[in-house]
This record gives sequence, C-alpha cells and structure tokens, in this order.
Amino acid sequence: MAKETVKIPDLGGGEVDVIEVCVKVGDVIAKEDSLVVVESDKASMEIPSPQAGKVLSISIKDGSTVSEGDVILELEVEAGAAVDSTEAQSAEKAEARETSELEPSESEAAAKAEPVSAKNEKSASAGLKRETIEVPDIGGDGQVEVIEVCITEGDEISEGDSLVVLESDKASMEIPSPHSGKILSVAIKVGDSAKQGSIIAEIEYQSSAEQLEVEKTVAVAPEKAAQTAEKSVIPAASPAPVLSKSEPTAPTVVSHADVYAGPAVRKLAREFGLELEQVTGTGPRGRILKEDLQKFVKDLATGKSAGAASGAGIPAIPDIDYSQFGEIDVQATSKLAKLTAANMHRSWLNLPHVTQFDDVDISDLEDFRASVKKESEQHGVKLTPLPFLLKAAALALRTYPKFNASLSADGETMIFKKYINIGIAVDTPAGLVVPVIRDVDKKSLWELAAESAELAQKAKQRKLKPADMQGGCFTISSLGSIGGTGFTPIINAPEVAIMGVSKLAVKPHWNGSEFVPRKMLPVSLSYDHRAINGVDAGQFFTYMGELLADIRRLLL
Ligand code: CAO
Repeated sequence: MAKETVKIPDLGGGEVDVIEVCVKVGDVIAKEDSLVVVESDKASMEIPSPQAGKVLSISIKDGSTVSEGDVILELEVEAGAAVDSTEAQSAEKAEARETSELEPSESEAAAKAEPVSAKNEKSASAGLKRETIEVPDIGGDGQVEVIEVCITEGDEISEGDSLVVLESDKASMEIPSPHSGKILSVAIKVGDSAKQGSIIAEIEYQSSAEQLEVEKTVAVAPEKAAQTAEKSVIPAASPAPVLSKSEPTAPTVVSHADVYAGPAVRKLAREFGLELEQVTGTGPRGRILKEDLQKFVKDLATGKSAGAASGAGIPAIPDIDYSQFGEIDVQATSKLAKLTAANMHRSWLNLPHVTQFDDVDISDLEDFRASVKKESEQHGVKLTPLPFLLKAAALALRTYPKFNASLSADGETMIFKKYINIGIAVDTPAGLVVPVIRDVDKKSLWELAAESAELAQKAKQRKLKPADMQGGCFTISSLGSIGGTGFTPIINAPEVAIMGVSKLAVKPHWNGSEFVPRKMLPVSLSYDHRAINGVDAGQFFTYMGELLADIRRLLL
C-alpha cells in the first residue's frame, strides 16, 4: 500500500470555489469516482479520482477557495498504482506547461472576439443581440470530449442553463449559458472533440443597457476584448437545483437544464438509459448523487419507483403503431413536459388523493370587485377572483395548520410550516409551472394581484428562477378564466392539498322563500388522505367558502 496525494489540476487558471466534497475519510473509492465539485467563473467541474483507493484525509471543505496544486485529499492506494499515478501527474504537469507556452496571444484572442462584437454592434439598435458562445479556457491540454449537449436549435434557455457537458482527462464540466435567450444554432455534438474557442452555439438574447456598454468597450479596445468578451460570454456558473429533498416541486417545471447532477452521474444515467428528471437528488442543493441513481434503479427493479410504469405492478400501456390507422405526426416530448409528467405520476401514485367539491356564493365578492374597477385601473392591476382566493386560502391555512404541513418522506413526522406560501399553477406555451407567492397572509389584495400577474408573466416568458418555484405550502390551480364545472387537481407533493377553481356561473339559489340568481364559484379540494381526514377537509373548505361569501370576514 502507498499514499497518493491528489491535487487540484489545472482548470484554466484562477481560483475556484469548492461547492461539494463528494467523499469522506474512510471511503473506499473507485478510479473516476467524483472527489469534489468546484465552480469557477466559467463553469462547474467535477474532479474525478485518478486512482482507486481509500480516503485517508481530506484537505478541503465545502465553501473553501482553491487553486491549481492545492491538495484535495490523500489516498491509500496499491503500491504499483501510486507510481503510475505519480508518473501520470508529472506528465500532466509537463503537458500543462507546454499548453501555457502555446496559449493564444492576446491579439489572437482579441481577434477571436471580434466577430462577436461585430455581430453585437449590428443588432444593437434592435435590442436583440446575437452571440457566439465558445468553449472557455478549460486548462490542461485543452482537448475535451463533448459528452452531452443539453440544447437544441430553437430552445429558449435561461442564463446559467447548461449548454454542454465536457470531459477532459482531469475533470468533467458543464458550461452554462451566459444569457437568457433563444438558441439559433448548435455547432457541437456528442462525441466531438473540443477545445478552448470551439464554437458551442449561437444565441439570440435581449441585451440590457449594461451589456451594450460592455460590448461598446469590446469594439473600441480590441486588445481588451478577449477578457471582456470572455467575461460576458461565460458568466458565473450557478447550478440550479430544482428537485431538492425537502421541497420537490411536483408540477413545477422550469427549463430543460433543471436536472442538477454531475457529469459522472449523467454518464451513468445514460448507460442505464434513464431520464434524470425522474430521480430525486439528495445531495447538497438537491444534487443527484450516484447513490440516488442506484436507489432509483433498485426501486425500479423492485417495483417501488413511481417512475416505473410497469415495474410497480401496473400493466404497461402497449406501444402501438398508430400510423396503421391514418396519418400521424410524431413530436418529441420536451424535457419540460417529461419532468411535469414524472412529478404528476409520482404524486398520483404516492399520495392517496381524495377530492371534494363545492359551489361558493361569491355574488358579494363580485359586486365588490366591480365597485373597485376604477381603483383597480388606477393601481394598474387587474383584481380577478384569484387574489381573494389566495387571501382566503392563507387564512384557512393558518386556521387549519394540517393543510400547511408536509409529511416526512418516511411518514414518521409531520412538518408544520409557520410561513404561508402559496403556488399558483400557470399554463405556459412551454408547459405547466407553479410560481410561489410568499407570505400571502401578510400581503394586501392589491399586492397579491400585482404579484400573481407578475409571476404569471415571468412564467410565460420563461424568466422564473428555481427559487421562484420553491417553498410552496399549498397550490391553487385556476381554470376559471377558461371554463368547466369542476376538476380533480393533482396535489403538488410534498404539499398535502391543492385547490381547483372552475368558471363562475349564475345559478338559482333557494334563500328560504324564493329562488334568487347568485354567482356561484365551483371549487374543488384534493387532499392527501394520509395527512388529512375528510372532516378536516370539510371544515377547511367550509371556512374558505364563508370567507369568500362574505369577504369582510377576511379582516377578522
Ligand atoms: N370564473 C370566471 N371568470 C374568471 C375566473 C373564474 N373563476 N377567474 C378569472 N376569471 C376572469 C378574470 O376576472 C378575467 O376577466 P377579465 O379579463 O374580464 O377581467 C379573466 O378571467 C382572465 O383572468 P386571468 O387568467 O388573466 O387572471 P387570473 O388571476 O384568473 O389567473 C393565472 C392568473 C396565472 C392563474 C392564469 O394566467 C393562468 O395561467 N391560468 C391557467 C391556469 C392553469 O393552467 N391551471 C392548470 C390546471 S392544472 O393542470
């Protein structure tokens, strides 16, 4: 047995932040297992182990800043292996030195940046800009293999979304998008060999005044362009976890790059033929770990996983060739839709749903709404029934805390939340998303109207950040502006209840002596019967109905 010191390799210069240490002292690891995930201003990278062995000590921790040559850990390895590895390391160092001598000169780099600035100049007046995104300096000999391309032509993506995953001999890294925008073309494919400067894609994005300023500098001072353009092209990488253990966002869907997993895990998933969207990550910030994947596969095999359509003992739906019956158009399911489907399926299979229905008399609420129409215009917000529903739900959640709770995954505890955050289901061309309004109980109707309109707008423009869709306690899904007399919404697990709202209808109502026309709002409430009993639901719903029927009660 021998000791081997594993150090931070050359990752393109500069300092990097340690965002995850994937091993602990005593772990027995295999060659290529991830040791640490680091994040630079250009990309997030996973550093694999050069050898199999046992971790003797770890010299870095989450949150620390490291640079090339810093010791990551010490491994106990087979004697022969240690010699090989040391040789490999010196070879790498030699290679790195060679590379630094061969690094492009500033003028070359500036020349490289010119087309970008030229394109930007051209369309600056329109506010829409085009930019060619290139592989940044990735250290070592610079040759990397493209192991995953996360975008396709026409994709609308957000800043920070992963574009490609690259793998060198030293690390795997995800390259994030520097802008939110539309992918015009993709110049790279899986299996390609890339290096610094290789074109990844061309993006069209809405430029801000600040960006225009940067690009003006690029055009005026080309010798500084390399740095400036690189900074503008490759922003701080910020892995965006969506599925965290504590708060998986059931019907919440965001962009296609929402799966937070390192390249090694992605590779393993590809080998298994698995969609990572279906796997719940238990690592820091919801990162999907190798163990999560192993558990998912085990659950699939034993029929425990919600993702196992047929593995759970449910007969699989047959695959039919529909073209035998007539003309068809086959379209790929977007990752967004797949994520929603997986979340819906998981919730539907895991939670015993019960739905109850009611008609709430909101005639007075409607009169009040009509009476403040002018004021509403002055406020610049539309006061639809939704803010009233949010307010009533917030009061009901406070009065009946069982609805403002979540069951722990093992069912051993119930977590009661002291905050009241409510999600609203928003239909967008890209799919269903559930942005969350925080502290609903503390906000005025005007504030709730403005915030729900703003979030719905952001959702439709795909500008929601993962944080905008996390932390919900309860969800309202309103189809009121569309129609229908009632529906059974699927609970946004791990929340325990969801309210569905259908279209208001004028109905005859018996007031004790005669039928009078009243404006009745059809509402439904689906609840998790493990956490909530029928009586609780009846009380909750009746209380909400009372609040909406007489909105003065919202003040009590
Ligand atoms: N009954 C009758 N009319 C209603 C209503 C109801 N229950 N709810 C809203 N309306 C009216 C509004 O008053 C508004 O009328 P005016 O244009 O005359 O003022 C109109 O319908 C449109 O409302 P809206 O949709 O702009 O606003 P909202 O506050 O009701 O809804 C939001 C906001 C975000 C929920 C909505 O934009 C949306 O995305 N709806 C789709 C919801 C959805 O997809 N749910 C998922 C179902 S689960 O799979």
